[in-house]
Amino acid sequence: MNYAGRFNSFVFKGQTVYDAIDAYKNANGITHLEFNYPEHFAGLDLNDLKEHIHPLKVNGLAVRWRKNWLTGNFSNPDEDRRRSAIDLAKEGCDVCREIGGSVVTLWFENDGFEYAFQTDYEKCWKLLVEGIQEVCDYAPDLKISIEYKPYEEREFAMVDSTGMTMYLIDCVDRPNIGCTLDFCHMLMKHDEPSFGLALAASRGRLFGLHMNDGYGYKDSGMIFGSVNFSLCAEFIYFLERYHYEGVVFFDTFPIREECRAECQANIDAFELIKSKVDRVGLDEITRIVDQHDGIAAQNLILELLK
Ligand SMILES: [Mn+2]
Repeated sequence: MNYAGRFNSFVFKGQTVYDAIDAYKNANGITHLEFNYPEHFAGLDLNDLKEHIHPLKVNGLAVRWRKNWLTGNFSNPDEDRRRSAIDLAKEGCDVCREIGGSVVTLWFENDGFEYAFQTDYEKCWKLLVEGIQEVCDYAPDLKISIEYKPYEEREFAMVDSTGMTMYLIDCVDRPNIGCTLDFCHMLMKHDEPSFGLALAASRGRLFGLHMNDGYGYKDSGMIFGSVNFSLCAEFIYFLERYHYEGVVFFDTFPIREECRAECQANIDAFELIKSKVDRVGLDEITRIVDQHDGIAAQNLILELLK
């Protein structure tokens, strides 16, 4: 598998992007880097960075608008603010390409609402779609990948579920639009993670993964496989069934854990659960899935635990 870790696991503890890259070079399994734009590029020389990356590869970057666009990114009612949000995403595309990446992830943290009578929904949806179309057309050589999250930062996010993400992809209607699925975000929405995976992957729109685990009521960012073994194993089975060849990025939050060990724990968990799926085999799991039988499914879970 292709694996990437989260820079902010290091940066939020006072270490630099270069410290994190050095740690990833020494990790057992990390192959790719995944940046946030612009925050991880502050003060960095791109040529210097490119030299430092080798022999790792770059998956891409996620655009971070943060608090400068509190009233909306692409649906901001202020046209100048909205324009600057789109421009930031376009700049992100340029930087992604420059450092050898291929996926630009867009999580619309500020496109949402709290109050009744706060939003003209049809108008805002149109602004969101048109903004994404503009970014897709600006960088047709890159994958533009939508990451949904049901709530946080807003009470309601406009792109809040797998279904809404697939609808958005239809509305945007560009060859380079797809999605990144975050396991915790899916649990927060009570979206069955593998259902979303199947919907996106079967249409060739699964561009990225944010793997982690949690209890579902918030973005827990816990180590992959720590809470929901069966859902994680099912997810890996469907990744293999759809021949996912992208990067597995671990979007986890080691606030109290040592960040190198925590990154390795994610890789080790993914590899171990994958080995259990492979031991039983895709054909045998598919035979059980096709039965639509709860007891057979539970017996498969017990078999995987062995
Ligand atoms: Mn994420």
